[in-house]
Amino acid sequence: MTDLAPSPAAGLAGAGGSVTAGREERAALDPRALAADFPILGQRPHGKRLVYLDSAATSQKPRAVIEAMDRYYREYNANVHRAIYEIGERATQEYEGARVRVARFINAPAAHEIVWTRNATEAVNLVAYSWGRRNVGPGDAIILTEMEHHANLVPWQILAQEVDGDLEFIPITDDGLLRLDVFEVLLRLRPKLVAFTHVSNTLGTINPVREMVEMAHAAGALVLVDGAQAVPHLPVDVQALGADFYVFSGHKMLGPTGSGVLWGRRELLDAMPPFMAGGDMIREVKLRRSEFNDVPWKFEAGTPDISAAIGLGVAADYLRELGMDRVREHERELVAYALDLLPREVPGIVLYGPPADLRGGVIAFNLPAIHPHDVAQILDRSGICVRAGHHCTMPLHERLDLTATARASFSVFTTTDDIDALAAGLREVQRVFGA
Ligand code: 7TS
Repeated sequence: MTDLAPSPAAGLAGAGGSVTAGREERAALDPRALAADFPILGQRPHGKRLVYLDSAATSQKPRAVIEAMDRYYREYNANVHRAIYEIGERATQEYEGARVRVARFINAPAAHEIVWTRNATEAVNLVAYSWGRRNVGPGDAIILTEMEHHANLVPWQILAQEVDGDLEFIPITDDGLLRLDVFEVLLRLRPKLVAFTHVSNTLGTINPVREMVEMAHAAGALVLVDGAQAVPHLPVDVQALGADFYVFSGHKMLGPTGSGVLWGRRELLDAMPPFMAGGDMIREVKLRRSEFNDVPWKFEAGTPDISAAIGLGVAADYLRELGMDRVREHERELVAYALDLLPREVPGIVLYGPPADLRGGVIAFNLPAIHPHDVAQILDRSGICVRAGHHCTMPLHERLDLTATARASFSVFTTTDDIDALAAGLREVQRVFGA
C-alpha cells in the first residue's frame, strides 16, 4: 500500500488523549467536543437544539469531509485516469488515495480490492449480478437471515427467481439473535453463498461474523457480509473476519452520499465479469469485442463520483484517528444508558433487540397505542430526529408481529443529554396522546 500524506484537518480537537491509533490508555471519546466538528449540529429546527438520532439512516458529516469535497471542486476539479495536466493528475491521485485510506480503515490486504460503488445496495447488486449469475444455478441454495435489510434480500430474490435457485433463512430468537443451531442444519444444503448483516439496522444485533464465516466455509459456501451498520460503529478488519465479500455505505460512516464500497477477495473479483460496461472499465476496445481493465476499475464504468470517494477517504481517516475501539465503547455506553433510562422514564415503552453488549448504537421501540409516525412527528417539534416505519426490514417486522417501530440511532457526537432529551420528548408524546 502506498504512503499517504495525513488526511486534511481530521477535526480531532478535544477528542481526548493522544490521537495515536490503537493506544489502550487513550481517554474515552468526548462527544461534546466532537460535536464542534459537525457544522449541522448548530442548526435549530423549530428553534430547538438539533438532537440527531437517525445516524443509521445517514450520518452527519464532519467539517473535514465537507471541506475536502469543496476543495476538490474549487481547486482541482477534473476527470480521473485520463488528464495529463496538473489538476487532473491531482484529482486521480486524491481519488486513488482515498481507496488506500479506506483499505487501511478495514484492513483490506490491498487497495485494489476496494471497489467504489454508490452505496451498500449497489455493492450487493454487483455481487448478485456478476458473481451470482456465474456461480448460482438451478436448485442451488443461498442462505440469508430474517433480519436482513431489503438491500441484502431483494437482489438475492431476483437472482434466485432468475436461476431457479433456493433461498433459505436463519431465523431469530425473540431477543433478536440469530439461531446458529438452525444455521448449522441449513448448511447441510451445501449453499453456494451465505449473506448476512454484521449489525442489524433495526435490532442493533451484532452478529458473530467470524464464527458464521467459519461454519459457512466448512460447508463450502462463500460469505458476503453487509457491513453498512458495522463499519461506522465498531472496528472492522476484513482479514480477521475472513468473509469473501464485505459491503458498506460511505454516507453512514460520516462520508458523503454517493459513496459505497465492495471489498472482495482479489481472486474472486478477478474471476468475476463486469457489472456495468463502458468507459474506464476497459483496457482495449475493438468494434466487436473488448478486453477489460484490471480490478477494481473493471467494475467502475463511466465517470465516478470523484468528490464522494475523496470525502469518504477523509471520513475513514477521521474515524481511524478517533479509534474505532473508542467509538464502539462510546456507543455501547450510550445504549446501556438508554436501555436503563427509557423504561424508567417512559411508562410502557417497549424496546426491541438484545442487551447493550450484543448490540450497536440502535434502539427500536414502540409506545403502546401510539403509531411510530406520530411519535416521530411530535419528537420533531422538540428538534429530535428519529426514524419511524419498517426501516427496510419488513420481513423482520413481520417476524416480530409488528408493522412499524420508531428507532433512535447513535453516532460519535451523540451524548447522554440527547438520550435524556429523547426520554423527555417521549413523555411529551404520551402527554399529547393522553397516555
Ligand atoms: N444494509 C443495512 C444493514 C442498512 O442498514 C442499509 C441502510 C443498507 C444496507 C442500504 O444502504 P444504502 O446506503 O445502500 O441505502 N439502512 C437504512 C436505515 O436503516 N434507514 O435508512 C437506511
